[in-house]
Amino acid sequence: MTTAVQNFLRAIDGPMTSELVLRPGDFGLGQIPARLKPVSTTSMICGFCSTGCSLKVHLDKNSEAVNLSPDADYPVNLGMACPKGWEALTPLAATDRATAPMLRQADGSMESVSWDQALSTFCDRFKAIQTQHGKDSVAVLSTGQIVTEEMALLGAVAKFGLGIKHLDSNTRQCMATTHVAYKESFGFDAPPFTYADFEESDVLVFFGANPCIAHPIMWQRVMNNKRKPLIIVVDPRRTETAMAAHRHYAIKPKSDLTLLYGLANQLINREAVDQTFIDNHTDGYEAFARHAREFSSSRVCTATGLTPEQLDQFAAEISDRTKRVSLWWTMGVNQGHESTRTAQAIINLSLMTGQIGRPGTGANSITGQCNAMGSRLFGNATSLLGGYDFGNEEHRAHVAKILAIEPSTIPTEKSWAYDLIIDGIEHGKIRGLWVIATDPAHSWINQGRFAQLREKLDFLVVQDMYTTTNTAQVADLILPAAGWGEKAGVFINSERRLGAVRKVARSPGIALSDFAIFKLIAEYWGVGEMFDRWESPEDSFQILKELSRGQPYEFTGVRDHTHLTEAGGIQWPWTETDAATDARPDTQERRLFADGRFFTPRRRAKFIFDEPRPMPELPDQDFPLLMLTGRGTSAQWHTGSRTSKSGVLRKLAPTTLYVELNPADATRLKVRAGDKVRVWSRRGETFATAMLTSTVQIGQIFLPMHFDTVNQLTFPAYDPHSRQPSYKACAVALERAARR
Ligand SMILES: Nc1nc2c(c(=O)[nH]1)N[C@H]1C(S)=C(S)[C@@H](COP(=O)(O)OP(=O)(O)OC[C@H]3O[C@@H](n4cnc5c(=O)[nH]c(N)nc54)[C@H](O)[C@@H]3O)O[C@H]1N2
Ligand SMILES: Nc1nc2c(c(=O)[nH]1)N[C@H]1C(S)=C(S)[C@@H](COP(=O)(O)OP(=O)(O)OC[C@H]3O[C@@H](n4cnc5c(=O)[nH]c(N)nc54)[C@H](O)[C@@H]3O)O[C@H]1N2
Ligand code: SF4
Ligand SMILES: [Mo]
Repeated sequence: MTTAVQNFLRAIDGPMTSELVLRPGDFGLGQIPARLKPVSTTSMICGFCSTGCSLKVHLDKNSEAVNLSPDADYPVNLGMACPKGWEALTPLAATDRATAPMLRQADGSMESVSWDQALSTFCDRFKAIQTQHGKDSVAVLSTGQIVTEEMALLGAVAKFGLGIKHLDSNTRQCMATTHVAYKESFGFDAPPFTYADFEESDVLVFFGANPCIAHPIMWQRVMNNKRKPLIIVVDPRRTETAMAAHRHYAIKPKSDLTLLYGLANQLINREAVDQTFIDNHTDGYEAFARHAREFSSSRVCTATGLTPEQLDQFAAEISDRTKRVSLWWTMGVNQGHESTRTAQAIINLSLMTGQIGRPGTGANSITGQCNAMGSRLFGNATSLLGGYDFGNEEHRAHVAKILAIEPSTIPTEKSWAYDLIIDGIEHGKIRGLWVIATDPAHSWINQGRFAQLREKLDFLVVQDMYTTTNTAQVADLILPAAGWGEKAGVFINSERRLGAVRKVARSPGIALSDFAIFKLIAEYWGVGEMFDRWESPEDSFQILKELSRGQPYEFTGVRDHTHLTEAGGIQWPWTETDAATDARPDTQERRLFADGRFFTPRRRAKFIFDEPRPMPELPDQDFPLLMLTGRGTSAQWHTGSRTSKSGVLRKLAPTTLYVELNPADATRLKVRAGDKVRVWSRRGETFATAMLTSTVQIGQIFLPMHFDTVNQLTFPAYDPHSRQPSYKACAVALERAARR
């Protein structure tokens, strides 16, 4: 880091914060024009991943951002940030920002139009579709990346105001499994942990998670652990995280469920079970134990590819009851054809050993997007706004009262899930679609089919920061949205911590915050009065507090956005009573279930299990390889709509699609490193550069999901309980296309 930059930071920020940390170099800090003199600093939560790091944004005399540095005083990141965080301001200035509404013309071209024309067209077209084909013929696909107040307002406006029946979001691609698994097992979607658990654990097991890449600052918290922890990774690939771990179990893809039941059986054999905890705090153990008994070592080893010694060692290392054992999972589990039961099999291990509710323990799902947790509570998709039930008349009346609307405006059934909305388009049931802050034409599974469906939509609206996303390019109307840093609101991170973001930059042209767009749509639709109470994100936060009252996630003890910034974020639950009576500071890290009381009616956690099922599309003679997908580098975020706009981040990541291929397969296929190869499945094909590496097993390949052709290959299978797509397993073939 240059001295000038260091001096600059010292002047505005006390001692250098980033010296504590990861040393990402001079990201974004090198080029501060002399005329931009920061005069003040504010802090806000990063808008990429669910870690929820706090960033100090340094402001000029107009209160506009000049630059940023990680916040040393924040309990989450302790002065650290990953490359995306350091570069968070850069994508705001990209040249492809949507600066005005754009409407497709009769000749197919896109023209800038006024907000008045855009909003009138939005209402006219969608109303006409609803009149002709029924209210439920217009649907919404939303996101885990806007602030909670926007999410809640969208859900309310779309469903209660516009009469839209089907609304789902990209959280389905990501956290639906966790949501259902926790809800069934614990009685509520309640990740129990706090990040301190990374530091307080003796044994950490990561199932299908690559935090070195996907949650780098959580991984730094693991590195802060002073207890010399044992780190175990279960992943078919030898990922960056697996390389850094003590043990790596490279199981066959999608054999996790069998492995987990096998481990349960081993724990029973080893008498490592906490019978007191089971008796006092759980239901269904006896039946589960009988089920686990069926998973002999030989059965498990055949299914997973582990040796009996490996299985034995794994079981031994998680069965020591004097140790604190924590189990963590991410998309390697959530994206699978039997993902809900797999997540619950992880939960079962924690329950049967009583490893929950204490420091360094827990069955802990790591969340994906910055506000996936907000969307799980306030998305208004499967659950009624605020974690209520659409089918329950009392719940509808309660929510209606808080929102000051007619209960009859609230639908009595939950929405269709994402895949059913897509089916609905195919069958002509859904004719209008409004897409907000997600890019289904890149990220949805089996994307070739999605492309064909465009023709079936009478009107497609995309509300995004950029005009160039794959979905925006085929839209009829683009609504230009302000992004992170250009608006205020609250995110909820993986450990249930509410944190505030604020406006530190002007949105370009006449782009508006999503909040403002939703308000305007309600006005133009003629239902504006219903949402008078939602004056600003700050006011709306008070509505969310009311919705939270009496719920497991209650946060009525949080005053407002300012309180969140002052306190360094606050984890739910934090009730008015806690705030008034609790001697602990609001900022203290808190975990759930310390009292062993869960959220089911009997206040007991449930053991839930099922028979494992084979993977829907197995490799065969024609398609002999199994394709895995996931995150490529810490510098790339999903479709790259934001991260590809930073020169620094572009330098840190490959710019074209590559495929990780085992050298043994490469030899067989006569492929050399750097060759262009064709990869194809029954559904589509793509071309990629061969990267030979034994991090993938023989017979498997890995493609990063950041490139838009990858989902042309994926197989559309879903978990039956969560309807989350199984993105990480399909059969493909590969051949050399051209020599390097
Ligand atoms: N840099 C960066 N960080 C991100 C994101 C990003 O795009 N870029 N996205 C964020 C989001 S929304 C999410 S959801 C998270 C995702 O975070 P992660 O889930 O950690 O990331 P992935 O790479 O999708 O998947 C994790 C691992 O699952 C493994 N896997 C595949 N199949 C199986 C299987 O059958 N069993 C097991 N045990 N493992 C399997 C893959 O090999 C992969 O290494 O990351 C968040 N953080
Ligand atoms: N093959 C494969 N596919 C996958 C996955 C995988 O592992 N493998 N992972 C899945 C997962 S876990 C996820 S989460 C999805 C992610 O997939 P997407 O949601 O499609 O990806 P993003 O790039 O995050 O898209 C977010 C969009 O919102 C826009 N945006 C950002 N902020 C704002 C805002 O404040 N307002 C508005 N209006 N727009 C904004 C961005 O410009 C961007 O276009 O991909 C899924 N797809
Ligand atoms: S780890 Fe996540 S929240 Fe933290 S700086 Fe990186 S992207 Fe932002
Ligand atoms: Mo995700």
